Amino acid sequence: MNAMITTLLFALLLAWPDYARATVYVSSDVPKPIPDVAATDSTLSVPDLVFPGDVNVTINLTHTFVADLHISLISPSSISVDLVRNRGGAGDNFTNTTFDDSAATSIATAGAPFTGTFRPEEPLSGFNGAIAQGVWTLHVADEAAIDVGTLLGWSLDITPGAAVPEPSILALCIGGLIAVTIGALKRS
Ligand SMILES: [Ca+2]
Ligand SMILES: [Ca+2]
Repeated sequence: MNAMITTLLFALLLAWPDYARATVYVSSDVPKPIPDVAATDSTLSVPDLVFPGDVNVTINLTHTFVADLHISLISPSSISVDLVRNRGGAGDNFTNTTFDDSAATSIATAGAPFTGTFRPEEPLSGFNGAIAQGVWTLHVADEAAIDVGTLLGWSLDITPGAAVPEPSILALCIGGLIAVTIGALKRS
């Protein structure tokens, strides 16, 4: 009987969907040119049914005057969060730049190539709780003439929030546990 309870508990754990486990999704439609005074969109598909508790985003791009750039991240439900608005002056590039609400430094006070982890212009917590499954867009707007660049790649790091297991599996597991427990009690 103990073996059955153990098996059911194990099944329940397996049914629990990725609670607090971060998954990284990587862009595949890159590299993309960042032309002068134009917008560049790169999209990335999240296949998982997940409701974020935390979203971080990492970008890599070359550009010869980063203050031209206004970069935002747009979720499948059209929530838009500004990552950086025209920072870094005449500096070059974003190199392994991670935007994370819990970073110590704001992107607003950092300098190109912005290597490291920074708080974005607007909190990424704006994405929390809304469905993350679907197409995400990194929107890179070059807003001043002369300098151009290339979007090399970007990735999303999504940690699920308070997830709930599949109701049918959960009901099955709990029902099974109750049945087994009642059976054990009757025999004792
Ligand atoms: Ca974060
Ligand atoms: Ca430009």
